[in-house]
Amino acid sequence: MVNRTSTLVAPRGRWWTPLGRDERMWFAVVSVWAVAMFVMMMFVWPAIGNEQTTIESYRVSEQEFAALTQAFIDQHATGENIGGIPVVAPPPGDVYLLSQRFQFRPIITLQKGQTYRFLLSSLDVQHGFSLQPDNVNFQVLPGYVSAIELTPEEAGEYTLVCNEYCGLGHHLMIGRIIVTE
Ligand SMILES: [Cu+2]
Repeated sequence: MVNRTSTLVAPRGRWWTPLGRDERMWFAVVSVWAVAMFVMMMFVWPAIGNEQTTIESYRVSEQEFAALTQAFIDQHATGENIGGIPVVAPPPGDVYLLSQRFQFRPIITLQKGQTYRFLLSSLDVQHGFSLQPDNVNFQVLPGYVSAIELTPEEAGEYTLVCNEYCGLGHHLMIGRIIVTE
């Protein structure tokens, strides 16, 4: 005897009928819009407006980046230390910032209105570079340098927060950027 309510029996209905005219129209609209947004994301928004920062990326070994950062610190150290982290005051140009469990190194003093190229990398695991309160966010990866141009527009003290969970001390991983007039 056949059980008519069994889910194994194909239900009667319109499920396998072709799409209606309105359904086909909306499907076309959605498809075209999805492609348009994808193209805009790649070519239009990076070119106009201030909505995306283009970032360059290079390969680097952890040891090499650590050595470059140390050389940068030695060259531009102010002699000051905050919480055991050296403070540097580099001229406009390249700035090295090393992320490692659970610190950003060094603390950087910048001049308002000047342009700096931040070179970010990690010594161990993936970290995040989240500049507050401006909410600028990037990933920091071991084995890669991410190069980002930043021009501070207002003097003050900015906080860097690691926003990629990196271990037990993750919540303590806070860096600092000081912008002077
Ligand atoms: Cu973290």
